[in-house]
Amino acid sequence: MAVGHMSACKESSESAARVMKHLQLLSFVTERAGEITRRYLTPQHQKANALVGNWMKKAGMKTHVDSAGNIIGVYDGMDRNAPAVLFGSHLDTVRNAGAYDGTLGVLSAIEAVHCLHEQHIRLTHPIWIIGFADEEGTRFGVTFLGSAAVAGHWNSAWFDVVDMDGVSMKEAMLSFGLDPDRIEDAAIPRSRVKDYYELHIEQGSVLDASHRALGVVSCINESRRFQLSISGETGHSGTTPMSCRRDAVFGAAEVISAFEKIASEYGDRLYCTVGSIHCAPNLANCIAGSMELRLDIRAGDQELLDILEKRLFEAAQNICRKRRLLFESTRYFFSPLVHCCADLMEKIRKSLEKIQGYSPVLQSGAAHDASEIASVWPMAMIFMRCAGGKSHCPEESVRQDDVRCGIEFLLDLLCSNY
Ligand code: HGY
Ligand code: MN
Ligand code: MN
Repeated sequence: MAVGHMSACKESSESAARVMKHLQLLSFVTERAGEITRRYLTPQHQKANALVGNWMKKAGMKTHVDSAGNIIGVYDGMDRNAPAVLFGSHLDTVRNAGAYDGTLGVLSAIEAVHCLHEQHIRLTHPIWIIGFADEEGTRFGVTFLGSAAVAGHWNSAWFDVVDMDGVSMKEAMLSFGLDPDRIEDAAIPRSRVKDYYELHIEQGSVLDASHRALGVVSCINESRRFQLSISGETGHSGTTPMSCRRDAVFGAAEVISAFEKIASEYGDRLYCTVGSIHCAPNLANCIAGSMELRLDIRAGDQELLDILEKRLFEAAQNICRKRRLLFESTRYFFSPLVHCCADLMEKIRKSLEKIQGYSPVLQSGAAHDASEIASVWPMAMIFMRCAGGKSHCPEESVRQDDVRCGIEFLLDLLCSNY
């Protein structure tokens, strides 16, 4: 680093206000008025990239959109051959999301670079910031698309996955202006990046309950998701005798209740969610012939998840057998337990101590682009408190003063280490 970084922090209140303003502007980029929904390869994705790219340029960065639709900003270092310090998080959202999940990390990092740029500070290492195009998987049901492309883990089977309207990912890419044949260009060579950091809202209540603004993440919990099918037989709701039915909805209801009962035996040590259900033919006067469910189980303990998975599926099989229903399951997503890099955690700890005098350590219950990145580069995460731990809902919120701490922290981290 060339210049003392404290000077770069002196406008941090103004910086925090700018980040809050940008977060609000981004929240207006939505598919439905009155809520925040931004999905992959939609006009809203295009617009979010344009806005964020513009803010990156104002922060002194060069920008480009890669072949997966990620927006990337580059702030040159003094040593152009030095590997970059990379910051990332995502710009897509769940349906009816909050305004901070993902976006906070991207916009805070841009603001830190903005501060350096205004003070004419260049670090030794270049700083790259990526606004990942799809982390949530809201449109295609496949998560971490942006970070998987960057990490070189793109799976070409994803091109054929279709959204709710039957549009394939490949078609959507072409309409967006991307060339699916060049998807591999999005992979960043390992040697170009030194370290990866992701600042993110906690999405839990540990920091809020302990009145802390920022914390360092030790690990990201393992996450497994399954597509479950329960098949029975459809028929007339007014004529088919109750005793003859193979009703998929009633079967699924019993299965879901059993899942809740089993999971609750483990208290708060694990998480079990059936967050998506679809029934066919989905008509009031037809017995449900099939149910499609999505099950998401998570924990910081792999063995515990193995036990849970086994018990849940045994229960589902038994219930379905008894009801003459067919139960099938496919695991479609797996994100392993990932430990953050100890060296980077120590760097974060030192900066947090300087900025807020303490450095709480916490686990991440939510999954992040960082999980995907961790198999390629040293990775660490910083959490910011969000009110009541609420996330994936419109009530998500952060305090402007915490954002100010976050920017000061990022500047200290950058200027002290890179
Ligand atoms: O589901 C998750 O944990 C993340 O927010 N996509
Ligand atoms: Mn999320
Ligand atoms: Mn997120």
